[in-house]
Amino acid sequence: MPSPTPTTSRPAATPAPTRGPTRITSVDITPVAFADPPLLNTVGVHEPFALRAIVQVHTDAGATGLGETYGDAAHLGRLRLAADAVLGADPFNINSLRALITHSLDGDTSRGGHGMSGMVTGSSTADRVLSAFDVAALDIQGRLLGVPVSDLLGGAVRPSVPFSGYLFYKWAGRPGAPADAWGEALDPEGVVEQARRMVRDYGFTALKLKGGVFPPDEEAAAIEALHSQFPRIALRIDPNGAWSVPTSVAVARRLESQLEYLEDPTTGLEAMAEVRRQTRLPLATNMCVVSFADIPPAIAAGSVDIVLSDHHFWGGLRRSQTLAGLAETFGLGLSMHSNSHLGISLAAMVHLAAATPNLDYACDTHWPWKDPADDVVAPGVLGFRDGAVAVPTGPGLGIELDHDALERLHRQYLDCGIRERDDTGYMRRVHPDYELKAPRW
Ligand code: GKR
Ligand code: MG
Repeated sequence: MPSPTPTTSRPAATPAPTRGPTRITSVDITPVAFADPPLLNTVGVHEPFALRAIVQVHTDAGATGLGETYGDAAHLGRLRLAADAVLGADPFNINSLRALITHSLDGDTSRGGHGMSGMVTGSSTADRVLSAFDVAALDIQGRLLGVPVSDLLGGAVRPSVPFSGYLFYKWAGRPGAPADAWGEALDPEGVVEQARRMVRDYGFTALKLKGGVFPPDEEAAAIEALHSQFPRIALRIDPNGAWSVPTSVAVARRLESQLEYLEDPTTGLEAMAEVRRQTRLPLATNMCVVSFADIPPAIAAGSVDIVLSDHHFWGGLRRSQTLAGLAETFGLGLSMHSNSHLGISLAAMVHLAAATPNLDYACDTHWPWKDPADDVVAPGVLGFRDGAVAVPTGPGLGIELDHDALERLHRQYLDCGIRERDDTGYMRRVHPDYELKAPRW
């Protein structure tokens, strides 16, 4: 039998390289402050200004990437260590950025700086620091390649991202000052009024009430009032772990037919699992599953049905996609957490959510609580329509830094004197007898 004629396959043409090596040349970290209303939660009340840090990563390729993260003093110190460590690194190699940043924090002994006023402390320090650099690196990559960050994350599966309106109990205004534009919300009527305005102005189709402030019966009554006023809107309540297991079970049973999910009714994986065994209501968390190490015990105990991802503490957009994959694998739902933030974070959240097929719920956002003039992002790209934000289509995050606004918000930071979010301390300045309790009820 004749031996088969050997065939020679033609070597595939090697595409010409489209970019040369890119190096990080410098990093600017600018703490900023923006006005925040007196919003109540289970650890106190929001101070007059919320803090953020704006990270600008400059490269020798002419592109600068943007990131946004917490502005607490200890976190700023860690960001500076990381900034030194990434000089000369390739912004296309996020694995190497992660290794450099993790290593830069080896000797760090500072404490605090979680940006959550004590409500969430178990997240990974390295992931919290990495996050802003990961977002900035993806912004650089997108700018240099001429594609939006959502493309770099696998492609948008939705043209816009739905958000939930974030309702808070609140004082009418700062102590001694006249009422602000939102006015008081200290009972079900006030909460419904607030919701009416949010739904009218933003078109939200989901609403979340920050609880843990008043006795659970009163907060359950507020949810019932919301349900009767907005029967088609998906509702959630989040007391940030302020309830005991029996209280959580009683509220869950009372609200079973009115809530989409119940968020962190109680504290810790075991207590959450105990509540879960006694209610049909799905339980969500941004407190007891806040790092990859929390996932195996949460799955084993059956503590939660839904994880609220948050790229600010899950290590950025790429690691949040890993979380999404784990959620899919283990049959967990996925939603998105937020606390006070500016436009760079909103843009990053929108790109991530757009490129996460199994993001099953409207994402949280504090956005309506911010004065629209108080932002570091140039206006025109980010906006709400029917409760959703369209995915920016420009290269990278698709937004531009407003340098004058950055300078103004930095001046606000210097002048406001706040260096660490401290909702409890501020509450005690107004009500010296205020006590921190967990569980509160
Ligand atoms: O801003 O008061 C607040 C919130 O309570 C925030 O700090 C929480 O992290 O909104 C967050 C949550 O869902 O737990
Ligand atoms: Mg929460």
